[in-house]
Amino acid sequence: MKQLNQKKFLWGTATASHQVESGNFYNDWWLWEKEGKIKTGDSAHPSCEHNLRYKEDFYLIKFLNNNSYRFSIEWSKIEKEEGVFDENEIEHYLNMLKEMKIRDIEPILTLHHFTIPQWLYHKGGFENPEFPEYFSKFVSKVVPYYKELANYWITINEPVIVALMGYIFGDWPPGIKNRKRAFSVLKNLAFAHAQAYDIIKEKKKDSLVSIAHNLMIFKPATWNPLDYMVCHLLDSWFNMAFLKTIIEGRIYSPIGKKEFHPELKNKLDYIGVNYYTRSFFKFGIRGFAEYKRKNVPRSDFGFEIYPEGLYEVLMRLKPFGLPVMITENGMADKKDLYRPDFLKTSLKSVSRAIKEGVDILGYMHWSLMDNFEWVEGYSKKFGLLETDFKTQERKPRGSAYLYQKASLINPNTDSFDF
Ligand code: GCO
Repeated sequence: MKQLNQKKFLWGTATASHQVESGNFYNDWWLWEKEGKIKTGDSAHPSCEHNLRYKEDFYLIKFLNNNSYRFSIEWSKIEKEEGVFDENEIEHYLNMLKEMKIRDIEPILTLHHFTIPQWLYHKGGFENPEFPEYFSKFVSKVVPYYKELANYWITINEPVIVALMGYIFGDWPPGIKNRKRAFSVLKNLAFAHAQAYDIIKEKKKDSLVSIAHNLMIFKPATWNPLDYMVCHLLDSWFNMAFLKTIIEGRIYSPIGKKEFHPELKNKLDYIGVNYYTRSFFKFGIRGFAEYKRKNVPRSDFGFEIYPEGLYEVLMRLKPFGLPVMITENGMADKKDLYRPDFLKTSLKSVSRAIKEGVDILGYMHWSLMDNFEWVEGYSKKFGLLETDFKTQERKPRGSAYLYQKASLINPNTDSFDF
């Protein structure tokens, strides 16, 4: 197992540039919005103006007793035109990192969180066989500026979701519904991650690099063995294939046919995991279908509230023998009715997994404040802080005070006495 210079448990929250910044006019999601694809008609501009108010937001991060913060930099602002890098934008994120340093906030820097520059989108985006090279040029440009201030890196946020939402369900850009094209996107993302991993490690060898990987719990709707088979397949496709590809170097189905590529092997220093919910599935004549159980508590998003699942997911990752960071965990809950208990049970899951031998680096709650939830606009409220998008005021919800208390505990040494 790779040794980590891990001294403290990282308590933080997570955000993403397009979801919290103003002025994101240069990426594919801005085009998607102009095509009327945001269900609520909301615009991602100006959102929370985090790019203008980050000092105030860092003050609130310290108010939460957090010692860490996961955020993403916006490729499309830095490289508005192919090969032309905007030094002011690069410096903007450098200033953010400097402010975090003086406030003792450990950054977890995400290089790619769903959005790509419009010039790349018009060249086929994630499907372009040169996508890994385009991403590598961007990574090679920015890492030297940030490497002394960032130790933890996330190359790509949720590569499987990029392929699923943009190329299978078609709800996200570019709105394709074609499995074959989705799998070729995933292959490109695996090589893009691996190349970015090598660049970061070459620039600063003790950097710790991962992806933020969305893991879902799949449960059979009945005792029918076919339902179990469906869930096993979904787990291997959605949860395991991409992870195993960038650990073992073999391109696992459905992305590939287990062909070996040495450049993909051992490209994770820790596993970043985003966990939200579980779903029930059953076998059907057309393959499989989700089975929406009745009379179970659900978030405002309609996801089943199942924080115990975080323990199951963490134990699922234990055999990989790598440290784990919870890079996202949270729920849409405008009234903060369920979030307090969700948070307590989620953190107890972390504690239990640590006691059972999982090396957990930290916990990043999604999210610091209400923000632009992709095609849902501002209708889904994930923030510990409520955002007033007219006044830009951030107001702590009840859960914020719970998280403030929890963040004073080191789960490696103490248990939560909620
Ligand atoms: C994701 C993304 C976030 C979401 C969050 C709530 O997992 O889709 O990382 O951008 O906003 O998960 O849905």
